[in-house]
Amino acid sequence: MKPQCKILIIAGSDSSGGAGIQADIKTVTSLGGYAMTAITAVTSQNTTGVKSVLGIKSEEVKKQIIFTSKDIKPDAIKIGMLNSSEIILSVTNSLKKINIKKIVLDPVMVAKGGHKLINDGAIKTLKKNLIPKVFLLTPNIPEAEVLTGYKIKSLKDMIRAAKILNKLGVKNILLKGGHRQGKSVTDILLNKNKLVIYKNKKIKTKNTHGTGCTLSSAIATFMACGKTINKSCELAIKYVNESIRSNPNFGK
Ligand code: PXL
Repeated sequence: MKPQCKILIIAGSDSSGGAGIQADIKTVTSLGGYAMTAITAVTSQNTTGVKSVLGIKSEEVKKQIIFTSKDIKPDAIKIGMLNSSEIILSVTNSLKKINIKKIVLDPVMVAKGGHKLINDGAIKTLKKNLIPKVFLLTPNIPEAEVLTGYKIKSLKDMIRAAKILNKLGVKNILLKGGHRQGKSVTDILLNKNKLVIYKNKKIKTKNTHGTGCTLSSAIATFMACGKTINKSCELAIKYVNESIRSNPNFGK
């Protein structure tokens, strides 16, 4: 079937295929979208951890974004791993040139096994330059803690953090609650002072590598195909839950 909508993915490669650009392409494709890519980094990893990270030159990242988009105009953009200030600035400047409104940023910081995927100095650049330019930010709790400087334990803390992130200049925040203890997972979407709460049963498994990438790509795909942000988040959360349930349990 001919894809109904086009999504540009700006993210890093995960050689193990579970997260990063590989998870993004699989998600966009399985939801009926057409995936284009701008690769920002190449990681060598397997399910036991990350061996190495190689950043792509910022000029190459810029060329991938601009040259590709000038020919096939994306309906939405998903941004994942950006590991240096230089790459963040290059992406920010490239986005100015292609003028796409529906941009979803997953502020990737640490891989599941604990390996850092962004340099310290780059977090400041992310907050100051890129976050104010995106439509939706999708941090998990550890990422929201780094971005706000506050510990998040309760639902109340999550709402406070989302409001602080709002003040950085991003209108919509989907703060994912999967890192909190308990039998359920509560995610919150804050947009224009309206709060939507998504509550789902927590699925007991270790196999959650790549869920953040999958979620943000699914949201970008639904929005690219014309769904509202609220509907896109609802459908994407369902999609990720189904993906976790049917995980293949590959590797160690
Ligand atoms: O899940 C975050 C993530 C994003 N992008 C790349 C990754 C990972 C986690 O390992 O490798 C390339």
